[in-house]
Amino acid sequence: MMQYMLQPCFPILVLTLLFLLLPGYGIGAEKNQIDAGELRYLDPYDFPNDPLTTEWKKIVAPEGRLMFFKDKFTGMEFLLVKGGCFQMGSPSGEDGRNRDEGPIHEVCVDDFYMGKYEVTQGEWRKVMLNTPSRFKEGGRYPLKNVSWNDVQEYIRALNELTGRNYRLPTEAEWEYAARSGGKREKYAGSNSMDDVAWHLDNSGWTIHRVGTKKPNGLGLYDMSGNVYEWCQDWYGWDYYSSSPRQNPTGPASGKDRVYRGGAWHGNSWDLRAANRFSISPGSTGYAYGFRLVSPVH
Ligand SMILES: [Ca+2]
Ligand SMILES: [Ca+2]
Repeated sequence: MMQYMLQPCFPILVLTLLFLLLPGYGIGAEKNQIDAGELRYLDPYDFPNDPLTTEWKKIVAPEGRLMFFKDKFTGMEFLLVKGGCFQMGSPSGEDGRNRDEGPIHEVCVDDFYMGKYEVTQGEWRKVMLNTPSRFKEGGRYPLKNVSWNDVQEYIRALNELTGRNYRLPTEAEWEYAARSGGKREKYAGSNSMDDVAWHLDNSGWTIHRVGTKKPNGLGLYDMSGNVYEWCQDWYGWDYYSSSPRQNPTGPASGKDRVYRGGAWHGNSWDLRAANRFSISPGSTGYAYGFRLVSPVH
């Protein structure tokens, strides 16, 4: 035996055997690579009956929903936002508050998936054949200069390509997600704007690559600052006085659409998570971008 162990090839043989038997490598690797501590790039729509997906659901999302998926066509990443109820709007003493942020009222939203980042120039290019030359900063920079109508065209094309139902967030979904699941946060993920946002005093007067500031409590980046984010809703300045409690979708009609979050040229008032902006759906400007949501069902 000793003689055999002294053979130079023995350690290599043992290591190879060990490697093959290790969970996640070699024998049976395809079906056993589940690590509860690691987020995986699985797509619930593409693998409805896949045992890996089923296993993953059991471990990280016992209620049966994936916490995370990556759109195969664009590479866009989505995180599960667990629904819940929150106090929408801002308290009357908040610095820079506008009247349309009140009254504070309870709103409840269902679960949804939300884009981890603002939609990027690269993700726009993958879907739209005609990419305006103004998108020149680079693939990981957020879109800018898109009107609400432009965004609808993008969504139509993307849904056709992927067979999904991507859309813009409602204003309520946006604020609930921005405030880390409806917490009383002034900015998305912090009460200090510098932690989480590119704004007037730190942006150098330009957009920045997505995800280069800290994320909020749900893992979403740049919901305050960088580029503005279009929402689905029509704008109603007094909508909060009559808003339904469950999944409000804004007034039935209107003149302007809502956008949120402030942008790279915004000040501490602009970037507040409760702040509401509105402009006509055909308008755009150098700081108008968006992020998408995807329904859970
Ligand atoms: Ca933003
Ligand atoms: Ca406002």
